[in-house]
Formats: sequence, C-alpha cells, structure tokens
Amino acid sequence: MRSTFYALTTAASAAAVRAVSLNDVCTTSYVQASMPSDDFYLGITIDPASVLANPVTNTSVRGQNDYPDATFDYCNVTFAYTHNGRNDTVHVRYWLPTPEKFQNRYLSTGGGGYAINSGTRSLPGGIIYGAVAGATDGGFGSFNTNFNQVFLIQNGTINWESLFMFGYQGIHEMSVLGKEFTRLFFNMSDTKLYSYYQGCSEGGREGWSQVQRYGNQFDGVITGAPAFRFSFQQVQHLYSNVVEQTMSYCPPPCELEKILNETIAACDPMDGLTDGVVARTDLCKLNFNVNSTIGKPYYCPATEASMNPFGPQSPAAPAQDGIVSAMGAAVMSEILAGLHDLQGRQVYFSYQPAADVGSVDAATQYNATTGQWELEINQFGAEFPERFLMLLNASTLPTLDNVTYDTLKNWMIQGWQMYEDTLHTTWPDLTPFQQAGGKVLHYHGESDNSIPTASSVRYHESVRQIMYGNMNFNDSQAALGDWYRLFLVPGAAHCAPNPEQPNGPFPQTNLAVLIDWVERNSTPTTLNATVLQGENTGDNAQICAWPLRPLWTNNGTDMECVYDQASINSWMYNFTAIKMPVY
Ligand SMILES: *[C@@H]1O[C@H](CO)[C@@H](O)[C@H](O)[C@H]1NC(C)=O
Ligand SMILES: *[C@@H]1O[C@H](CO)[C@@H](O)[C@H](O)[C@H]1NC(C)=O
Ligand SMILES: *[C@@H]1O[C@H](CO)[C@@H](O)[C@H](O)[C@H]1NC(C)=O
Ligand SMILES: *[C@@H]1O[C@H](CO)[C@@H](O)[C@H](O)[C@H]1NC(C)=O
Ligand SMILES: *[C@@H]1O[C@H](CO)[C@@H](O)[C@H](O)[C@H]1NC(C)=O
Ligand SMILES: *[C@@H]1O[C@H](CO)[C@@H](O)[C@H](O)[C@H]1NC(C)=O
Ligand SMILES: *[C@@H]1O[C@H](CO)[C@@H](O)[C@H](O)[C@H]1NC(C)=O
Ligand SMILES: *[C@@H]1O[C@H](CO)[C@@H](O)[C@H](O)[C@H]1NC(C)=O
Ligand SMILES: *[C@@H]1O[C@H](CO)[C@@H](O)[C@H](O)[C@H]1NC(C)=O
Ligand SMILES: *[C@@H]1O[C@H](CO)[C@@H](O)[C@H](O)[C@H]1NC(C)=O
Ligand SMILES: *[C@@H]1O[C@H](CO)[C@@H](O)[C@H](O)[C@H]1NC(C)=O
Ligand SMILES: *[C@@H]1O[C@H](CO)[C@@H](O)[C@H](O)[C@H]1NC(C)=O
Ligand SMILES: [Ca+2]
Repeated sequence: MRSTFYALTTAASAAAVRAVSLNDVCTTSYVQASMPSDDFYLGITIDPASVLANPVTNTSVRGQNDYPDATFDYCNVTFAYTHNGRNDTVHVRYWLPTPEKFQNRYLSTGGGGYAINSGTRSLPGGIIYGAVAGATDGGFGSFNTNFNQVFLIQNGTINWESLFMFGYQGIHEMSVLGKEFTRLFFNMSDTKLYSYYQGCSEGGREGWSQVQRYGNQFDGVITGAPAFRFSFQQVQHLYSNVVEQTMSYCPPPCELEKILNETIAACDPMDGLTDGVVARTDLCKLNFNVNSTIGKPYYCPATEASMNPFGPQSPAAPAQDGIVSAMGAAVMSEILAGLHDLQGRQVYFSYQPAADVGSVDAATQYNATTGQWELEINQFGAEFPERFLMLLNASTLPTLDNVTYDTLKNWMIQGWQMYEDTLHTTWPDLTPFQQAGGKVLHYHGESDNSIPTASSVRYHESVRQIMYGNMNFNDSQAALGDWYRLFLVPGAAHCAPNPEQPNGPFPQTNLAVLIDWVERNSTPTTLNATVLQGENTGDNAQICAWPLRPLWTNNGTDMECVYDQASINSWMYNFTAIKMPVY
C-alpha cells in the first residue's frame, strides 16, 4: 500500500512540473505567437507566414568532436525575416529543447569555410545542454548556399549586403532574435537567459566578430581555430605553392609524408611522454632540424584517380619509392619559416612543425604526360585573390605564373584594406565584453594544417597588450585569464583530432566547461579533453592554458603546465615587412 501511494504522488507531482509537452508548444500557431514583435529590432520584420515548426523525437548524435554522444527530442523551427526596404529574405533555424529539458540557455552556432552555418551539425551541441540552438542562412538563398556563391552579382560588382551579413551582421541578428524568441517561447519574463556561442574555423572568426562588436550579446563564447586576419589567412594557403614554384621543386607527397613522420617521431619525446603526440611543437621548432630527414627512404603504393567533391580530381599516381632529398627538406624548411618578402622581411607565419602541410597547402599532383609531380594550386588560397580581390566569379586562379612572395604580401595587405571592417576581425580592445562579464574559451589545434596555431597566439597577445599594456607579462596574463583563456590542443589538427597523432586529446566538452565558468564561476585552469580515436579512446586529458606549456616528468607519469620563456618566444613574430600593427 505504502509503495503504491508513494508511486502515485510522485507521478502526480512530476505531471505538474511537466505540464507542457513538446507537442503542446511545437506548433506553427504557438511559434507564431512567440515571435518577437515588429518593433523589437529596428530595421527587421519577421514574416509570420514563413514559420515552420515540427517536433522531432528520439534523435541520436554520435562521434562528434564538439559534443558528446546523446539522444534527445527537440522542436525544429524555421522562419524568415526581411530588412525593411530591401525586400530580402533571411532564414533562421532554431532547435528548441523540450520544456522539461530547457535550462534557460541560448546558443548561436556558426559555419566553416565560406559557409555561415554548419547545416544541422552544430545544433545538437546546444540541445544536449538545455539550450535553444540557432543557425542562419545569412540571406544567401538557402541554408546550403555559401557566401562565396553570392558575393559577386556579376564580375566586378560586389554584393555588399552579403559581405556584411557574412562578416558579422547575420550572426548578430540571428542571436538577438533567437534570444528574444527563446524568452517568449518559454514564457521566461525576468528569468536570466544565459547566452552562448560555439564555432570553429570560420565559425571561430564569426564568434570573434560578435565579441569584438557586441559586448553584452553573449555570456560565454567558444572560438576554435578562428579564420580571422582573413586576407592573411586565405593568402597564406598559397604560400606553400609559391615556395615550391620559387624553389622549382614539387615534392612527391610521400616525401613530405616521410618528413612529417620523422618530425613526429623525433619531437614526440621532447614533451616528456612518448605517445605519438607532439605536445610541444615549440620545442620541436627550437630543437629539430628538418635536414636530419635527408636520405631517409620512403615508399608509398600507387594510388587510383579520385574525385574530390571540394576540389580538383586527383589523377592516378604510381608508387613512390625514394629518399628524402635536400630539396624536399629545403622546401619544408622554407614553408615552416613563413612568408618573407623579397627583401627577406617577415610578412606572416606558417604552421607548426608537426602539422601535416603535405596533404593540404603543399600537396602536389602527378602528371602522367611528364612523369613529374607538379604544382597543385591550393583552392582556398587561390579563390581569395581571384574572387575577393580581382572580383572575378571563379573559384581559383588560372595560374601562379609571376606570383612571387611580394605578390602574396601585396594581396594580404590589399585584402586587409578591402575587408578591414568586415572579415579581418582582429579588433583587440574587448573592454565592453569584459566589463559585461563575458567569458571566452579560445582553442586551437597545435598541429593545425589549415590555420596556423600562431595566429591564435598572436591575437591573444594583441588583446593582452592593448588591454593590459601597463602591466608586466605575468600580471597581464593573469588579468586576461580571468575572462579570456587560450588553449593549444596537443596534436590536434584543424578543428578536429589528428589521424597522424591519434593519442592526442580533443576538447569535446567545451560547452559544459564554459557553462561551469559562466554560471558557476568555475574557471577552467586547464581545459577538459578526451581522446576520441585510437586505442586510448575515452581517456581524459587536461590541456594547459597559454602561455603555460605541458611537460611530463617521471617518465611520462606526471603532467605539469610549465613556464618556458624560450618556448613562448618561439610563438612571437615581428612582421617587419609591414609598417602597420597587425593584431
Ligand atoms: C529511439 O531510437 C532507438 C534507435 O535509434 C530505438 O531503439 C528506440 O526504441 C527508440 N525509442 C523510442 C522511445 O522511440
Ligand atoms: C526541420 O525543418 C525544416 C524546415 O521545415 C525541414 O526542411 C527539415 O527537414 C526539418 N528537420 C527535421 C528533422 O524534421
Ligand atoms: C519583393 O520580392 C518578392 C519576391 O522576391 C517580389 O515578388 C516582390 O515583387 C518584391 N517587392 C518589391 C516591393 O520589390
Ligand atoms: C507559456 O504560457 C502559455 C499561456 O499560459 C501556455 O499556454 C504555454 O504552454 C506556456 N509555454 C511553455 C513552454 O510553458
Ligand atoms: C607515415 O606514418 C603513417 C602512420 O604510421 C603510416 O601509415 C605511413 O605509411 C607513413 N608514411 C611514410 C611515407 O612512411
Ligand atoms: C640544411 O641543409 C642545407 C643544405 O642542403 C643548408 O643550406 C641549410 O643551412 C641547412 N639548414 C639547417 C637548419 O641546418
Ligand atoms: C602535364 O604536362 C603536360 C606537358 O607539359 C601539359 O601539357 C599538361 O597540361 C600537364 N597536365 C596537367 C594536368 O597539368
Ligand atoms: C566572369 O569572370 C570569369 C573568370 O574570368 C569568366 O569565366 C566569366 O566568363 C566572366 N563572366 C562574365 C559574365 O563576364
Ligand atoms: C608573366 O610575366 C611575363 C613577363 O612579364 C609575361 O610575358 C607573362 O604574360 C606573365 N604571365 C602571366 C600569367 O601574367
Ligand atoms: C570532462 O571530460 C570527461 C571525458 O574525458 C567527461 O566525462 C566529463 O564530463 C568532462 N567534464 C566536464 C566538466 O564536462
Ligand atoms: C618509462 O616508461 C616506458 C613506457 O611506459 C617503459 O617502457 C620504461 O621501462 C620506463 N622507464 C623507466 C626508467 O621507468
Ligand atoms: C620589429 O622589428 C622592427 C624593425 O626591425 C623593430 O624596429 C621593432 O622594434 C621590432 N619590434 C619588436 C616587438 O621586436
Ligand atoms: Ca609526446
């Protein structure tokens, strides 16, 4: 009897708490009644007739880098708004947790490459933490239409609206509308709504675009490997090709892979733990000489022709059987040194030594007619000057003929001037964000082969110097670390774990860590991370906060975060080729 009575009361009180079900509120009419009012955002009118809403139950997500596996229900909402007087259409999409799972949180998500959203890939990362999660199509025509497809109206004619939407306006509008929609949908009235942002690569740049402009828009922001300093970043993708052209040597891919393998093998133990992970690329840079790979034999089997949906078809190639040449080592050294102009002055930096540059920027292709490995123009690098500087509607340069190190420098500076206020995204004074109590969790794979890790270190340094220039190095790092922390992820590639260094961890629980920081004032002294592949899958690891660096002692049993001036200095560059400050 007693147990029956107990069960009944428990069921009754649970029913009272869960009075509202997903099906009750996930309807077109309820969502229409929850729309921000017409005068909520000056210049924007929402189209109530565009509202689409449907409940989705028992969805599972697995194997993602940015959030753990989960199963959940949500309300799938899409609607459109227009900018008054422009008659354009911008679509926004929000996934809302069920009423009993909602935890007074909102999350904006961003894109990658030239996309302003990640499809629906990033949205579960909010739902599983009780947050409404938003994405925008930027007004580009559909959620699958990328910015570069709409940037030119015709050759020579810029679609300026698309540029500003991509630069920062689209994410801003989606965030302001999304927060208000969340409040109205869940009847929040005066309850605090915690607001967050999470994105990597272009999504990381988009996050910074908001932190730099809208001080009180987010309580917490996760910016991974941001594609900021945009023209430098894009043109940098061409630097490896121009090294190969200038030095008249296109290494066979297998030669570069061998150099990479030898670099990883030699530099792995420098961090005190021999685990296949180069956790100290700075020590590698200071102590490893690429020339030591000269003469090492390599072999890679023949490959068949393949279609790359994102780039050119790669032709079939014969088996590669050779030894690392002095030219191969010289090309690699020059690539890692970063762009210098024709007077030998530093213009920009490159990847860290254990990054796999051979499979992306430095990739070459086999020409069956000549039997030679030849230049394969990097598409990311080539699209930028063609489309965004020359304003020609094409996705690559026809040739790199006559392109020198000075050409690259000039493209970087020209692109900086053209897009300083939209894409460059390195404004270093974050005082409004800091004063509003915002927190930034910034991370970057230390073996990133698409955005140089040093790029994140440079911006973090710029913020420190601009905001705390009157303090010494350690005090300013401490002051900055109260609200903005940078973590370099050992072994990680671009926004992902690295198949070349499978035992490296990845910070999969970033949003949980940020929520603890924002809502419970629990500062991430180290960043929580998990090994996501290989034989140690599931192992936990802690990542040191910059400028501290990991070092294992006692034969790899104890990890410490140490201060090492020579290592820190190896991350600092003086761009002597450029007279303006480059933040
Ligand atoms: C949820 O989906 C899984 C498989 O994806 C299935 O086994 C399970 O029965 C489903 N649960 C419900 C409540 O529909
Ligand atoms: C979410 O809504 C959009 C717009 O109606 C629709 O295209 C999409 O299929 C929906 N997704 C799910 C999982 O229902
Ligand atoms: C606005 O755009 C719609 C659809 O693109 C079009 O049918 C309509 O005529 C336009 N209205 C004005 C005032 O330009
Ligand atoms: C918000 O309040 C309205 C009116 O009381 C109610 O019908 C609706 O279910 C509530 N929504 C939620 C998510 O609780
Ligand atoms: C490099 O190392 C990887 C992983 O161990 C291996 O699969 C590959 O064959 C090696 N490449 C060369 C050129 O030795
Ligand atoms: C590597 O070897 C080349 C000759 O092949 C030499 O010019 C260069 O200085 C060497 N680099 C280092 C860092 O030893
Ligand atoms: C291969 O080399 C031949 C001869 O130089 C040249 O005509 C051809 O364009 C090259 N093919 C590619 C795909 O570059
Ligand atoms: C625009 O420029 C591209 C690249 O030069 C060219 O292929 C295309 O024909 C041009 N289109 C027009 C309409 O001029
Ligand atoms: C490269 O420069 C040479 C000499 O000025 C010129 O003849 C040639 O047309 C140029 N090539 C390209 C693709 O601009
Ligand atoms: C830290 O990561 C582990 C897995 O490595 C996970 O179980 C734990 O929940 C994470 N902690 C936080 C605060 O998310
Ligand atoms: C150090 O660790 C390695 C791998 O765990 C082990 O093989 C070796 O015996 C250890 N050396 C000492 C001196 O403990
Ligand atoms: C950078 O180099 C310039 C020119 O050599 C020099 O004047 C300046 O002091 C250097 N700046 C730093 C921070 O080292
Ligand atoms: Ca190691």
